[in-house]
Amino acid sequence: MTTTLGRLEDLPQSYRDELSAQNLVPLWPSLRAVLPPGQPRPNTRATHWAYEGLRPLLLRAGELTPIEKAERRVLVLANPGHGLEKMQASAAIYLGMQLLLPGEWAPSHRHTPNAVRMIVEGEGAYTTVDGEKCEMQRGDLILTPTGLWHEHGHDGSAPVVWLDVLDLPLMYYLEVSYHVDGQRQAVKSGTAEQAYAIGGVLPTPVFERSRKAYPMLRYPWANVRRALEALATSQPDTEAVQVRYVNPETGDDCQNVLGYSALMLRPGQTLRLPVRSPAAVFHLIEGAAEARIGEQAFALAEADTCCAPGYTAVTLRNRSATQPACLFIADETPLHRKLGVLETRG
Ligand code: 1HN
Repeated sequence: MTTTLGRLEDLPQSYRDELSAQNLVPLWPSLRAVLPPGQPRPNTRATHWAYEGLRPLLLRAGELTPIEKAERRVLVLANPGHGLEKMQASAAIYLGMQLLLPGEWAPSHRHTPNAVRMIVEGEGAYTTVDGEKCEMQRGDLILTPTGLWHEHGHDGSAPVVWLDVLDLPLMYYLEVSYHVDGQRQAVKSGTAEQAYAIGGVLPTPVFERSRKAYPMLRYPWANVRRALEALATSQPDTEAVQVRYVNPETGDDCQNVLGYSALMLRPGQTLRLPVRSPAAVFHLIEGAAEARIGEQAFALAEADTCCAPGYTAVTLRNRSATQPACLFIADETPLHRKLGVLETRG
């Protein structure tokens, strides 16, 4: 049984003043709030950001604010449960939609938060990460791990938009968030995505294997979609057609804090996800889906994004009876695993 604890108001004001004067605080009035019974009380709220509503506002930002005045022209997908000014989607996840117009260049920098980009629309843009020029095509996932230089350019003719996912809220909370400006990077030849294009075999130089912590930076959607299709076809009994973005040298999560995966819902499929501790983000790459998060249901159109707090039932449904639906998922699983708090509750 959980007993009711004393309140702050139960204490004489003079005593409370004496405590404050010495930077002291009684625990018991706040104990239940910081340690609620049974399960956490997340601030993160189930939230849906429709691309149809967001897109015109992002394009307007392109007219209102030149890239030189923005450095990164982004509208942040902020969770009202944390307060919009906190710029958080969940406790550890930041989301933003970034716009780059033809001919623009977002200068090189590096920072402590880890980032990834999921390309939403447009052709002809690229991001150079650690000297590797990564083309941006719809559905591609491009990593910008902690500490690596990165800059964005655009040689195409139409606006390019992508979804940025960062562990910025966590890094900021830990007071380790900072950036360093840099020079335009020299581009190296070759890409890791070519070296790791075929599953099951690794490039093996005569002398030593890659010791890079982040050997692969771009995961082309064409390859990931092919993997999902192959899984759906070859394993018809598999309930969840899902692949994880991993470090191809180790098989570990591709980044340290947030985990990334792609999931294909078969035509007409309804998939009930296990109730798990990490908060999660769902972004629809293609098709039409519904995300039921706790009591709320969101109809997702292409390029829509929603987020779910941890410890919450999530059911995904394909709204089409004829076409698959493909989702990009970002969640806090690697972080929870490292902290020893990862839980699944059936
Ligand atoms: C950043 O560096 C980028 O490089 C995008 O494109 C979004 C949000 C917060 C902090 C750094 C980028 C960011 C960011």
